[in-house]
Amino acid sequence: MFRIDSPKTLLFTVLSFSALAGLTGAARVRADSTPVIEITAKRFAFSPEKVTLKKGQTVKLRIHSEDVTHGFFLRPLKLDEEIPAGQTIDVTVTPQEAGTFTTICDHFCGANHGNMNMTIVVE
Ligand SMILES: [Cu+2]
Repeated sequence: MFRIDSPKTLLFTVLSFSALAGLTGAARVRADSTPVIEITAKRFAFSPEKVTLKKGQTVKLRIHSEDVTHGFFLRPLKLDEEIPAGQTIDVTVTPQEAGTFTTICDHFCGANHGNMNMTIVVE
């Protein structure tokens, strides 16, 4: 049975609930504030051509295809996505390694597909 023995116990109980509420509140705010980076895929380029991320900082890549289905492949960041024709996908990534990387379209999209890439810099 739940019983309040003294004002001290009551205070402790109230503080515990406050701390819990505070924690979940903070987590919710953090999830909502993940920076979004917009990228557009269109035969035969990504726009922008280059984005810069921070090592250890979580970002959401929002990739939109303006025409056909494209790929978005970058092994060091464990990215291997497909962006269906005309659609938008969200990919959450936390880069763990600094460097300059080239993302390629790995879904055949036409004659100049082999040159479709963009640069991701992690610093
Ligand atoms: Cu392609």
